[in-house]
Amino acid sequence: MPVENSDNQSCPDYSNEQLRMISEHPCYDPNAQHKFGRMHLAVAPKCNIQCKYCIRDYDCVNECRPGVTSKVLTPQEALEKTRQVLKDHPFIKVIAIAGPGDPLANDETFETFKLIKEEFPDVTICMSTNGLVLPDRIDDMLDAGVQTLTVTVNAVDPEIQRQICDRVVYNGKLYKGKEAAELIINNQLEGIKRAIEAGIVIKINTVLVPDVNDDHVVDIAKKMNELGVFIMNIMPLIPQAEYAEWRVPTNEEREAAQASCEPFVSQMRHCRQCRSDAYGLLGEDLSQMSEERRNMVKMETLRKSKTKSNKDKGD
Ligand code: CLF
Ligand code: SF4
Repeated sequence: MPVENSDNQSCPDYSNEQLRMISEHPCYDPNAQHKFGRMHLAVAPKCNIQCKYCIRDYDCVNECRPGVTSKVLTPQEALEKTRQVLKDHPFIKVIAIAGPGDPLANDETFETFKLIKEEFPDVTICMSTNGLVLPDRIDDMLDAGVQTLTVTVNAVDPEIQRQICDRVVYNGKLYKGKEAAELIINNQLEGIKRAIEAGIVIKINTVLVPDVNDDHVVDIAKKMNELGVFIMNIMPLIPQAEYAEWRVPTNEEREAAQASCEPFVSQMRHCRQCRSDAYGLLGEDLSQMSEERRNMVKMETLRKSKTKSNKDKGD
């Protein structure tokens, strides 16, 4: 059950193992962002909803910065990439799937995590989702070893949600308008509740859309507080598709939204809106570097690990 902490926030009682995992997760703990990295494996191309700010040619903008679409990997290719990257960059502690579509709409997500967990039992398995099928896939997620999960929650009021997303396909049926908005909100809330009860540590992403959900974010934060969400990441709208002409929130507006939500849920302020194939430190995406620069980072990692091992030996 959620308990109130000294900041007047509800949060579940985290185990020592969960607290260790959080302290090594670059998105969940700002102090971890310069020491520990994450790797995204782009194995999930399909999506089951249509956000009005999304162009499907790009990565899922609920979690990732749109760019050239990430190359989709098979689960076996993802395992091979993980082997190579973890060998060269052992500071990467989190392996995640964040697109390019919705990870829960792709069975390859679960196949990939199972392969990774068998070979690398110590990494943290992370995922992001729009949450539409979250209640249905909790058991699959637990089997696949998911420990940290991001759900994009843009509204808890269907009238606001339908302005951001009003088409979903659920169990093979298309839902539109308010009915679609209600379905996704109900499934997100039910899914988050059950995921927390199952021991998964939850972060939510909220895309701040000026004049649509900016006055509503505090209601989202209050609801997330009741559920026991660990952290909230308010991201600026990236204007695309039906929102191509929309105004981007100013920094001041985003900071005001974060400040209004902070009393209810801790705020993440260091998100880099990374790509669905990003890896490395949050501020140093190795997927976007030249081979030469990558090699320099690799040599530097090797040098640091040798220095540390010599210190440990007392040299
Ligand atoms: Fe990836 Fe997201 Fe896991 Fe982090 S990202 S699935 S919680 S490991 Fe992090 Fe990147 Fe921001 Fe996401 S900086 S876009 S919040
Ligand atoms: Fe696009 Fe992501 Fe929304 Fe799917 S969940 S429509 S991929 S932004």
